[in-house]
Amino acid sequence: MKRFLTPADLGDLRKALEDAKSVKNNPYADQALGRNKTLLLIFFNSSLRTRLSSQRAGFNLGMNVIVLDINNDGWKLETEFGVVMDGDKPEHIREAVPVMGQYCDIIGVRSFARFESKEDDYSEKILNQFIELSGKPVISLESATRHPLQAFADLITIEEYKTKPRPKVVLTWAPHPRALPQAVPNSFVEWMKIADVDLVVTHPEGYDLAPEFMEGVTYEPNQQKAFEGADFIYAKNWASFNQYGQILSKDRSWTVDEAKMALTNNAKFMHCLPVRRNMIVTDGVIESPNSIVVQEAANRVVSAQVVLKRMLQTIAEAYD
Ligand code: SN0
Repeated sequence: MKRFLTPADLGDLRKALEDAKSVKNNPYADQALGRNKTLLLIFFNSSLRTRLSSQRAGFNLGMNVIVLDINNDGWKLETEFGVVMDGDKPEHIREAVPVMGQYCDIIGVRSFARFESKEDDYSEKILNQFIELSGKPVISLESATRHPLQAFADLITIEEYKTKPRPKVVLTWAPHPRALPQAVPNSFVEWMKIADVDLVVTHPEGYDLAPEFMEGVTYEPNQQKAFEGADFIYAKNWASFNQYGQILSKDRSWTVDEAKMALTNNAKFMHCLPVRRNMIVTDGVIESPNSIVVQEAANRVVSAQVVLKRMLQTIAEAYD
């Protein structure tokens, strides 16, 4: 595997879920695979789970791990082409990325949507520089349009907690004080569409995801109706795609609360975290026994480890 951005990069999803089980049951089985291999994690944005779980996954595989918070510890990077670099950015991404590639065997990068331009974000301007110029396998640690390690961990979690072969999974928009990227909901629907689940998406008017993600998805405008009979409630805020990056609503009648959870089939509550309490979800719901947000976060190690293991296998095969 040379890159990890979409579920297609994993191939057969059933097989990937089997790999996840075996990694979880036996996390140190492949220590030899990562020996003397270096994982470099580059962060353009904040992180708690992604940083720690990716490090832990690398250690479990016997790898060395280097983390760089590029905004605070590196040179500020110029990402525009053809500019006269007489401002505050001393280094160009076109030198920085191939240099980073010299110091590692696998590279992970976090670069959120910047909301300056829909075209720049949806063409994955930053992530694609790493794919094009690093010369190394690249893992998205949440790029402008996707968060695949999160969605894979979400699927692993749903597999673990489901009580029927094809559970009803509801992705609900919820209010937030800031404009957040579409990466998490984009990946969530992208993965759930091809999983053994019935996916329903509910959000206020104007919050449709990009057409390529919404295509084939069941949309229910009425949140309470969407919740009826649900086995999993997955809450997330995102900013508008059509009115790109805009906040169209902060309507707290969309907050996930106990009354709405009572409409479900005793649904489990999920969120990628960090979560704003009493905006996205009430204290009561997130602290209830049905909340599996911590177990979901724990599976971030598993999803990262499956991906790293596959990349290490590809590297090993190249030397056979
Ligand atoms: C990010 C997002 O894409 O929504 C990362 C989620 C894994 N979330 C935030 O930036 C939340 C920041 C906030 O102010 O609550």
